[in-house]
Amino acid sequence: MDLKDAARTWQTDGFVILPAFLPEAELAPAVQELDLLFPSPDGFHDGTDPRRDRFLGDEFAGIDTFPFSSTEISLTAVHHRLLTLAATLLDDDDIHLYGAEAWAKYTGACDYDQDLHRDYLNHTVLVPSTTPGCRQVEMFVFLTDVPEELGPPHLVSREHTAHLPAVPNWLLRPGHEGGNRFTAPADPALYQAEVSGAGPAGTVIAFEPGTFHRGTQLTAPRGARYSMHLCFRPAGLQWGHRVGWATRSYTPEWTAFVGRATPRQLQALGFPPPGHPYWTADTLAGMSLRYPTLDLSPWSL
Ligand SMILES: O=C(O)CCC(=O)C(=O)O
Repeated sequence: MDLKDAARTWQTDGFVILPAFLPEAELAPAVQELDLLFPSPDGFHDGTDPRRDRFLGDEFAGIDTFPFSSTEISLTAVHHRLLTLAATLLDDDDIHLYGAEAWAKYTGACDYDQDLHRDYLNHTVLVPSTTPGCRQVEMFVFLTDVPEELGPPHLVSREHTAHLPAVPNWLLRPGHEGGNRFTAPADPALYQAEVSGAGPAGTVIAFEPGTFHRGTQLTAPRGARYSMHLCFRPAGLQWGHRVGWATRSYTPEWTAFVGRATPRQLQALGFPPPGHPYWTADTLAGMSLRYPTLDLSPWSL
């Protein structure tokens, strides 16, 4: 799909599914380093990987946050094709990565089947907007194949949900009870309107924090799902955030990432672009001390 068509679908439906958007060859370095973060399917299911217990009983326990112990996976979070996709969807060249997670799920580790929900409660201090310039985009990126039996996310088009108020945020499956004003029973038609995001490795599902979607169960025997969850906004959009990168910018993982990233990738993490008044003889000298392996020539005066 051409990116302009992708943007139209994203605007109409609130999501767009791009099968194998990241080519296998470009994904391979990240896939080869998955074992730095997570047990292999055999390591988990045979119980031979001592890290396996972390994943039991809590669907969110399989999340690692940026910067990752694999530099290749960190670089994939700001892969040039993803930055171009985010810039196209948001119609803004200056975009910011405001959240980045890598997530492993294993069949039987816990219950991954979720109720339909929107993500905005922890992506913005406001509510989602479709006004140009005020949108945010989330992406699920599959690092390995995710067929239906490996629990792909399911999404519901805005066609069925645009009329719904901002609250409740969770629309529950039959038999599930809401405990607060953010949860309520769903119209069963919404669950029937779900579209599956199943797809091969490299598939990207771009959606808005206002799009109803949900995680589904892994049922494949000895199955594992490896994916990323990335969040982008226009750099100037102040109300959408999840983390402050500076709180992690002293780690060896961050320094290793910075040493290999391009100026465009670093701009997505908050580095001012070349030519910005921030770059002076003083700041360049400081940066060369802080990041000895970073080639500062793109920012040099
Ligand atoms: O990982 C997935 O497939 C979806 C998860 C999800 O929607 C969530 O945790 O909010």
